[in-house]
Amino acid sequence: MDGHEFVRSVRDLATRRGLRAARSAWRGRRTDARSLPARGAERARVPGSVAGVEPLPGGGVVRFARSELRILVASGGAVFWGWDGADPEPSYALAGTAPEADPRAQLEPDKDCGWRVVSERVTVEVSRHGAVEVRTPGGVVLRRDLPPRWWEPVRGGPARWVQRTEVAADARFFGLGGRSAGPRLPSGEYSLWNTDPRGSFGPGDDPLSITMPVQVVVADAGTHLAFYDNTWEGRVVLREGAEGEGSGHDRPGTSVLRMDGGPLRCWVVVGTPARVLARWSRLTGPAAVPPSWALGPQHARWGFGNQEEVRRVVAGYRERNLPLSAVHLDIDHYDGHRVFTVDRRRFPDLPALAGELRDAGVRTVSIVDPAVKAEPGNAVYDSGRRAGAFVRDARGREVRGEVWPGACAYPDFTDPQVRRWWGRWYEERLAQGFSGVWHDMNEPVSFAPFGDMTLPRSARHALEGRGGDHREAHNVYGLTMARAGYEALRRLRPRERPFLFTRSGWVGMQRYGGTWSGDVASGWPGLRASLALVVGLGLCGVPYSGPDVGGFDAVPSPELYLRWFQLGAYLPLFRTHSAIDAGRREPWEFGPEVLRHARAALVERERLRPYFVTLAHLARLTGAPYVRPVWWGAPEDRALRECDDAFLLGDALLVAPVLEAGVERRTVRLPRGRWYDTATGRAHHGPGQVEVAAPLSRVPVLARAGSVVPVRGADGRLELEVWAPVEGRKGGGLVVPDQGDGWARAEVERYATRLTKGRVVVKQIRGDGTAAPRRRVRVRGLP
Ligand code: NBV
Repeated sequence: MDGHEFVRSVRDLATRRGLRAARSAWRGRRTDARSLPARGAERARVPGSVAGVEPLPGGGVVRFARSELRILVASGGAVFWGWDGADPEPSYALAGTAPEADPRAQLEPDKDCGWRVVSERVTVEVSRHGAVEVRTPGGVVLRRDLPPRWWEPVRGGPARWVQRTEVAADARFFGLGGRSAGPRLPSGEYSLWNTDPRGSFGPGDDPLSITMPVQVVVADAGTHLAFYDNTWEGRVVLREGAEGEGSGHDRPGTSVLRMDGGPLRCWVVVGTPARVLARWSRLTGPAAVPPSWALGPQHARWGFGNQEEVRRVVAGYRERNLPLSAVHLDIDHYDGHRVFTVDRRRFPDLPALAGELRDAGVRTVSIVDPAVKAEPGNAVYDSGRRAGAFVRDARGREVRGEVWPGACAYPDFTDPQVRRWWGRWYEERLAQGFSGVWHDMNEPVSFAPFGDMTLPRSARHALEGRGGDHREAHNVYGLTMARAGYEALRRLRPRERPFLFTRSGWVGMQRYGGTWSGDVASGWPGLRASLALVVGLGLCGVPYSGPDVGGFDAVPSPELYLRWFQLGAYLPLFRTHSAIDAGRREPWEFGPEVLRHARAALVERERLRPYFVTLAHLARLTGAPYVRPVWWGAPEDRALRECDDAFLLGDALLVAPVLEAGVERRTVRLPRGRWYDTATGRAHHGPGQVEVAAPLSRVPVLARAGSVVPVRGADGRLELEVWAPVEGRKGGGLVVPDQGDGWARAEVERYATRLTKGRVVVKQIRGDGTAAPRRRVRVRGLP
């Protein structure tokens, strides 16, 4: 087939698919119209006045005229409250059991007939009309949730509700899952409904594939995280506050959350950013640690024509002496786009290819789409049908959607038995030689030229046996699919840590793996959006992610490609990828100069691999994401809260990527302390803004004085790169050596550094004492 023929056949298919998609969308609408009648008349309700209390461990129940509020302060300081009898469980977000009540936290009467619970780390005050305030132990209000309001359909059905919240005038909002704006979320409306943004996205496009009702709020008075544990569709309107200059009248920041159903319950965690994320990860589960090869450079492509092409691309890296850790195969290696199949004409011997690449140090990763071609004779479909695995409508018929292979059925991953059935298919992927999986299209997507590209809202789901419909299950579809995949890989390869990343997900997804940007647009704005997304997800507890380097949907200019590559080299998932018609992403495709600089970025990434391994383990152990906003250690620094063009990589490094064309110098806002430009060794001092060189050959990276960065030395061994501390100040750092890709316990090495009489002294802390480090130390930053 020549090029023209190919384009024609794609177009032809596109229109046929377009017609089928339109038909499937109409069908979905009709089904919903039949099964989800209009809400009709509604009755509004507010809690009313306080009527009594019942003390319970960690707090108790406060009864109001028309509702009741359960308050629980858990040991460790996390606060839970739930209206109308909502408990912490069941929850898709929590990892196992909810934390225990703090035995010392007790409900006691407060001023104006209200009630309060005082604990060591936080005070919760409930007004007599049902406003809930979270205060610091010093009494400063961090968050005030006003009395909620419900609307109940007179004919019965789920109640909608609204929760209005006030925060300090100086507070800034972060989080809400993976957003294209930010990291500081600008005032505006954000949707809570996981959505494929149709083709590509840039800053401001909302929502994307991972939405979460999680806000991280940073204010002078302190940092807190609030999580409304509810998977239904919703919207949140954020409005930053303003300080009344001179007048003394501040306008508070507000968040107005509207949900279409489901419980009104909330967790609040307060403390320093590090403490907040530590408690958050205890609540929602520790992040899976990827195998260390998944911390190396990876290359993907939609449109590898055949296995020879894969071989050629990998050989291209090898011939140019460019490191490569993994290559990702997209839907085009499937037979007719059917999941868990291989096109044997174009990929006649995948296991042999995978084995050969693996011998050369390159793993293969497979895309896995959830939709199964609904066609008798398709083994996956037949077995799923026998297992009763597919989502059905209210009348009991399998729901059909339109995706790459044509008419498809959708596994109901909210059913534990379906997760097990689905998981067995991963054996086929492992037999093909794949070492990891890349879950796509799991918002889930059903093509539609209008309306929502997903399943009808009336589609039925098991919801772990409780039963419900897609309105409740939609946002956890990707999460539960990730659970199915992760648990399967653990069963099938018990001695290896799974590598899984998923486009869609929800709170708690880090337990199963990471994510990536999805189809970020190939332009400078897309580059910026991809950084916002990674930082925001990290603050929601999902530490492993990264963008499609080069952007997904178009050919980037050489300069844009390079700047994207340089950013990607400092993000957890470092992967080039592109759409089938968006050109290539190999570093040598953009001319010799780009190749030279891309090579430098690759080499630096490999040198920093031990640091990435350390950060991966620390993310699991402490909840701190690898990539942190620059205010992480200094949330009181207001200027840092506004910064959207730099980030901290662990404790030690501050990375200032170039996000604009034609820039060879840039300003960097530094947190307090001394920072060394790692390229020139020059020292800068924060807090404040400095200007640094950002030539095409590199992006500015600054190292914190006193820090310890584990790096790979020339002989391949782990070395400690120590940045000279400031005289009289202590420094240090943690190192977790690579224990391989199994489950060996992470051993954390602790180092302390100081500068005495012009000499840098490094000690390893062992038990109660210290000793000379057993690793080679290289000191940097001394004059
Ligand atoms: O499988 C094809 C693509 C994939 O390359 C991309 O990374 C995903 O985000 N996939 C979306 C489906 C097609 C999108 C237009």
